Amino acid sequence: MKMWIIILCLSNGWMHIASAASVTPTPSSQPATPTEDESTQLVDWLIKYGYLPPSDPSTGQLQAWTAVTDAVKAMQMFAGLKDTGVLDEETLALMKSPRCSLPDQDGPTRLLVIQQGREIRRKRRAVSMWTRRNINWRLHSYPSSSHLSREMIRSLVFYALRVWAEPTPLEFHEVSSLEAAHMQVDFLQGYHGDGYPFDGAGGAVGHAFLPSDPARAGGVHLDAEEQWAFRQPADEGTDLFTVLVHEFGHALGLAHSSSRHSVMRPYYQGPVGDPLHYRLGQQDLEHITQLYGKRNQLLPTDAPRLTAEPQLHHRAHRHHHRHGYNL
Ligand SMILES: [Ca+2]
Ligand SMILES: [Zn+2]
Ligand SMILES: [Zn+2]
Repeated sequence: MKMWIIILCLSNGWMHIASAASVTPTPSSQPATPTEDESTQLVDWLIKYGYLPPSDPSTGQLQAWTAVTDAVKAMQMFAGLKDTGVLDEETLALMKSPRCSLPDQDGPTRLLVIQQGREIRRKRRAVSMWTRRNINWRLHSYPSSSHLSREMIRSLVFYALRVWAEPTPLEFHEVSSLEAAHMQVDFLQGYHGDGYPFDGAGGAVGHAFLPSDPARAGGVHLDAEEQWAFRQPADEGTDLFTVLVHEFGHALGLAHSSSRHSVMRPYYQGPVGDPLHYRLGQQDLEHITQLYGKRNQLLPTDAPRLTAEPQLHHRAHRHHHRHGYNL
């Protein structure tokens, strides 16, 4: 048996693992007596987001010591932090911040590469995109309790899709039936049958399935128990528009980005901007137009305004329903 295998479920905490596995001493200001739960949480987090392979059932909770440190380094690199392998406050804060449920990495490929001490680009994912340009969407369920009205939520879905439609030839149409919908937005609670359980306020805020997913393509799931917000200060609730733009990015085929300026960064870090004025950053723009091409003409400008004007209609939608979008 290799000597570097340790049992992480012993009394090691997040900090202990980090300081033991690195030459850099852990600052004394950090918690000194981490719990067993915390070490399990660290490993679970790294597995969940693709930085560590799942534990081998034949060896129980065994994980390689070096693999955990390397996984922390890979997480730090992807997040744009210094890849020290040490769980400093910045790293921990990011690990505890709300985020998308989808993994950042496909598997442990990158980890192995780092262990070998050289930097090789991990394999590109298979291209995942819709072959159609007209995509029907449906808003199927709502948060359990939210101060946002259903009409408001629907408007935010419209504006989040518009972000992706604006630079591309994509057209989105609202429909009411499941059969007609290519994309469906649901607010769900706890375990809901797809392996990405929600966890109440904070933690996982949403996920969506790529167009290449054979059974679940177009599914956009949001945690019904988040305190969803719109035009609130950054520390009050989770900005629904921001999360919708991110999840629709996945639903259209984009993976997570390590760029701090990308809306596809996995961590939720406050509102991206107002739905009326938000535009994709350079990298997101490049990625979406690589998949779908560029729009030749401007989008029709009869989108709803963010005023109290009632019952505005959008041309692309008026055949499907009677209500407009008011923000
Ligand atoms: Ca949550
Ligand atoms: Zn995501
Ligand atoms: Zn789900």
